[in-house]
Amino acid sequence: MSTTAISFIIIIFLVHHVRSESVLASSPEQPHRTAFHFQPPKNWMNDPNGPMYYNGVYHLFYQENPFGPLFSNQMYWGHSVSLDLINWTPLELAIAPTQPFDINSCWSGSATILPGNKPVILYTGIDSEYRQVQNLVVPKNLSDPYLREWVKYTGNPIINLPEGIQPYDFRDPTTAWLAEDGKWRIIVGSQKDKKGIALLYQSEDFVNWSKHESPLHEVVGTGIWECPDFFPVSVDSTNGVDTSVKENYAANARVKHVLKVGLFDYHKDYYLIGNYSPEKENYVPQNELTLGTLRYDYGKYYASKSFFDPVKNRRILMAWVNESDSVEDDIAKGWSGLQAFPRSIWLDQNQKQLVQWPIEEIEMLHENEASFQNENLEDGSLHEILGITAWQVDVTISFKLSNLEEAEKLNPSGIDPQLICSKMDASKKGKFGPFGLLALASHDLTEQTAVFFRVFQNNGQYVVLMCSDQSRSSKRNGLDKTTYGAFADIDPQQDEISLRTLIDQSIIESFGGGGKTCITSRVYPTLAIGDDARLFAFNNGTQSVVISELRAWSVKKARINVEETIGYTDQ
Ligand code: DQQ
Repeated sequence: MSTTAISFIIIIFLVHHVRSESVLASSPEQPHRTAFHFQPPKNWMNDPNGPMYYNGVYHLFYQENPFGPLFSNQMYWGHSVSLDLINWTPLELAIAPTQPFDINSCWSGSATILPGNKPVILYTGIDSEYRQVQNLVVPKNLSDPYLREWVKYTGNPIINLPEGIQPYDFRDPTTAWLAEDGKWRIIVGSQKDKKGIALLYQSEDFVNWSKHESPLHEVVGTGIWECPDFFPVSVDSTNGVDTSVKENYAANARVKHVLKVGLFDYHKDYYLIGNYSPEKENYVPQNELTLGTLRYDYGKYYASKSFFDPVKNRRILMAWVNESDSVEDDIAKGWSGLQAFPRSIWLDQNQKQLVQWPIEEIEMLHENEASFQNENLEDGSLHEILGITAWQVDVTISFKLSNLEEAEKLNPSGIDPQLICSKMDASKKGKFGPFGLLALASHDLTEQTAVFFRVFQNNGQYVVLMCSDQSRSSKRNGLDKTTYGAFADIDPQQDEISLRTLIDQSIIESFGGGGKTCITSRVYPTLAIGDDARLFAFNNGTQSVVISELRAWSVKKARINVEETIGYTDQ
């Protein structure tokens, strides 16, 4: 038997009794705990850290306060492993604040697989003087299939706070990339006088790093950049590209490079697409970083990090989705924070934006399909989607529009789409729209989250607005019910307007136009819980629209961070 087969069997049969704490599960007392989104057994979680695939196992580390449901000034790295990115087994904490170079917290960082198949992690430590510094950890035992123990390099910190940077403005090293000159590069998020900066470091041995004279990129007025991510995307395929393959950095490489930065001042992830040359050591983005430009997600979605998955040749994106309830609620729940469902991410054919789509493994959890075609939705129509668990569902709907010349006029330039969505919420009648889905709706519809579109025209072109209206999502007060919105690059004359939505008790992730515009929201219904939640397609515009196709599946509960055998997939 091959060693791969043996290690696979070991992976399947090893039982791990890890942290012996109780696990919170969705229940009448925990109605907002999710079923197929990643969360720790309990307590606070924020950023995804160091996601990677290594020797048959996916690893996800995450920012964790292991002692309570709130952010703490002593942050740790939680660690879980998975064979399928759906079911996760919790392991021991991977990195804890124990040394002078990280005694005040182990903050975010990234994994890199070095030549010879050796994973390493760089993370930010807050040192005994409250300075942010960059540290290296390596697995204690490479033959442990789960890489449970991580050893801190004795020469830490490997990168000290650079001159001229404030002690609290230097964090979140990226996955490293290796260019043809044999030098590794990373960027680290920073700022100077409100100018957001991606500081660039180079190294030949991964231990000695020197700061390059100019940063990879910087933008005045954007504040500190957190959790930067820098990776190649193919210009002619939806396949992912490994961050560290030298050919990606050759002059004729068929890639562009994405620089993603988290703007701390806004808690939003923005990205740039551009050309990167390691010889000139410069990055020339084709779009500008302004508040109205490209974001991964126009709802609640932050501190994201991507990794290359060699198993399926794809790039996968993970991100933290914070709560929208209060500190008191988090204390009562005993937990806070979700990871968004993993998304495949690639460059759109137009090369102007990225496209995101839930990873195909979600199909493992599908059951009870409901579907219909060619249903006309007149003004005021509601069509209930029956035969599925409306509180745990994956639904795709496509709308066909005709008589588009009737669309209302709207010049989108200089307009904040989120503002239009909140002024013209789902109750305000238009011509084309609002039409879409009513998620987590109560029987009397007093609770509902409307994810919908409006279509306008402007000088012979069409403008598609996508909104997620949380204003009626819960009868409770004291929640953040911001209505989110964004324009979607869809031409309704050419294409149907499609929406895919993942609903999981208190999270609604929506993908408009095949994943061109994404909006994630957190909601806390009081009535639309479990069996009492309903799902509808609706049209509240005066023009009728046709649902050309709807397909919906109940989504089974995944085994997420319960103490189980890794590899357990039987539902
Ligand atoms: N979260 C970490 C930092 C990072 C921030 C601390 C982003 O490393 O900048 O938990 O959410």
